[in-house]
Amino acid sequence: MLNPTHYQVIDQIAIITIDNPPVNAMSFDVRQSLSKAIDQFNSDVSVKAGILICKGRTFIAGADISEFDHLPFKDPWLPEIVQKIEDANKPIVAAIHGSALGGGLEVAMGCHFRCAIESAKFGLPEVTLGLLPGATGTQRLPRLAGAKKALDMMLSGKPINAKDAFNCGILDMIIETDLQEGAIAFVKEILDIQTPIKRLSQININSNGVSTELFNDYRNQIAKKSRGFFAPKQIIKCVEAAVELSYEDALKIENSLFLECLNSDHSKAQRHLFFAEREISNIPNKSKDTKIREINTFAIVGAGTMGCGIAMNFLNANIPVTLMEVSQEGLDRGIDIIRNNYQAQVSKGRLSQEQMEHYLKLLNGSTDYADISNADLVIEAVFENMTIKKEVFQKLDGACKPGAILATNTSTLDINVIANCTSRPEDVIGLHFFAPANIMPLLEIVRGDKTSDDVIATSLKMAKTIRKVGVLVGVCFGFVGNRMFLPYVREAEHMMLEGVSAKHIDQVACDWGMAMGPHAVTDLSGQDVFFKLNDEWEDQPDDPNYFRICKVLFEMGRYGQKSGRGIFKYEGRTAIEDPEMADIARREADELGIKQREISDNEIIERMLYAMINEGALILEQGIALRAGDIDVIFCNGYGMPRYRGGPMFYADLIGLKQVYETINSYRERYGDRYWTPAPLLEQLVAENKTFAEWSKENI
Ligand code: T1G
Repeated sequence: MLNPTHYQVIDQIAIITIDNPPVNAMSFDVRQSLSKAIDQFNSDVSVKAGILICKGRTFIAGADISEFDHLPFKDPWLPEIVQKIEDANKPIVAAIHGSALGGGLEVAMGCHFRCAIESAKFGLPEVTLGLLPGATGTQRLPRLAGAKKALDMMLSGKPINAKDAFNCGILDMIIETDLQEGAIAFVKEILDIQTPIKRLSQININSNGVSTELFNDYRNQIAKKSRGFFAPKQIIKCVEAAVELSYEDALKIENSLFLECLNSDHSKAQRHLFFAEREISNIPNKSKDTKIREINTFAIVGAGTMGCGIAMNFLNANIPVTLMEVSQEGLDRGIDIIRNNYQAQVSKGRLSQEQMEHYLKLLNGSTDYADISNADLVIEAVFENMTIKKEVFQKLDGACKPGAILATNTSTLDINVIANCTSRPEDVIGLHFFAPANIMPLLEIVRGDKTSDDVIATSLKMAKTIRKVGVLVGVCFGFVGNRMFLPYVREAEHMMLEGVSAKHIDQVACDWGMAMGPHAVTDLSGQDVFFKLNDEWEDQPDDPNYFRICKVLFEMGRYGQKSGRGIFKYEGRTAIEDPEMADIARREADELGIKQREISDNEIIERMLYAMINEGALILEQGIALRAGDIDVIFCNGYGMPRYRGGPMFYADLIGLKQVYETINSYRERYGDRYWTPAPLLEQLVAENKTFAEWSKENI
């Protein structure tokens, strides 16, 4: 769109309108045309003031993120536009609806005043992209809202509402009527009473309450909340500069730190995830207008921890839920789980009592399948046993209305076997939630061989409704996430047999960025869970070394946190290294003839990650995942992989597939073909000098 900025005059007021769907991102065309419009405004003697407003669903939602991979920026770059607006020779008012985010809020802060409708949002989310506000935002926002509010907004990346924006000084007026009309009236009032123009670059920061301690407090805060992330530290430096230096000198610091962030691997990873998380809904060969089935009523069969967590997602989206159990006692227990989960949120101030009561009013209970005959979507969340699941699906097949979607929450069992025990396999799909189901954002949507397109499309839309990150995957043992997590844990266990302590292996994983080490994870989920998971696997490797520690601990009743001892000992939830564990590992190693040896930290992290990556390559070539980015989204939303790593496949592309391939071959020489034969796709991409991302683009 070559001229996305329009200029018109109403009552001696210039209305400058940006029209660049879908979110009015500040692309080069917008910057160039807006710059020309400001020139026209400055030279237009017929106007006394101006309004900057946007068409479509939102005010400017930021710089054009897709431009960041094609540096250098084409002039005029955004800070220049912001300054040009501020230097205008007549007042300019930003009129905001939707979200003024990132560069959008920075442009609005270049304006002399800001008004908005009540539903508008304001934020500087650059930190979620591994960036900092690079168009003077780190300098203007502290001048407008104070250093503390500015740090809170920039470090969280979370938007605030219009009322909050008005109270902290970002917003000068909330418009109750039509935005443009209200903005015109506001401009006339400014002109009538000759409100002095406020140019933020020319005012000093109110330094009340600003001290070295404040910045150190924030540094301590991000050391925990944003462990390992690069950008948050740079944001704090920019605000410190805003307080200590002149606007011009501090701006130089913002610009240089912005470029440092922009060129960092962290930001490349986080920007990759921004687009990958939007790409997951694009299903090849599925027309965008595939009919969606209406989901107004929902039932869940199985009121255990998972079933109740799943139910809460729908209650939170104001969808009535019928919770089914075989006994009244089981049902009562389930309803208590839900009530207690909500009560815990109320106690922490995350939910009001009224909201809790509202959600509980949407919850019904039953022990009779007839009561869910009218449900639009039923999710089965009973015990992970094929016989039990087949019984449940046969009952659902008989009880539920035609067109109801029948979903299973299984984490490993074959959806096709379950689907084929009903008369309607085309209505059956897997919805694999991750514990705790009402908190973890990831949802694996598992399509069976016969699952119909509209059931897939409905499930993807439903995922958005309940604010889940829904990724479509195919049927295999463990689908995508667990199938790739098993090799990761397999290597972590094997290195224990080779003499590396569980504590050190976990530390190396956490230093790389994982939220928890592999052994802390298996202790949290339960050694019994992992034992049964592997036990269910028909093609489990016929290898006495395979998950040996897990099997021994299971036989000893050392299940992990739930039993007070697993790989670690537990005092409450605190893991303590258990010296007995090393003896167990050494004993098992002797029995297996495994030599103990020194293993470098580099090998520790490589063995775990490359085993995962190699499995990911197999998953891609088998079509179980559609794209490498989908796998990355799964691991950064369900397995505690840090967003600044971008996911396993992005990380492999970043390292270079040739290096990954050669390293895997070096482990093949030491440990044999069973686990370390490079995936054919990996071998092919190395030969073709391609990345997983390039392959994905070509094969969608
Ligand atoms: N640039 C390019 N494309 C964008 C975009 C952006 N800023 N924001 C959204 N899109 C695309 C998105 O990829 C999708 O494309 C479509 O618009 C709809 O988005 C210098 C450096 C505004 C709240 O981080 O938070 O300014 O998939 O599905 O759910 O300091 O989009 O349809 O092809 O998300 O209604 C800072 C990012 C940038 C805001 C709307 N700004 N966007 O949510 O729609 S960095 C942001 C959002 C910056 C300056 C710095 C959301 C939204 P497609 P969507 P939505």
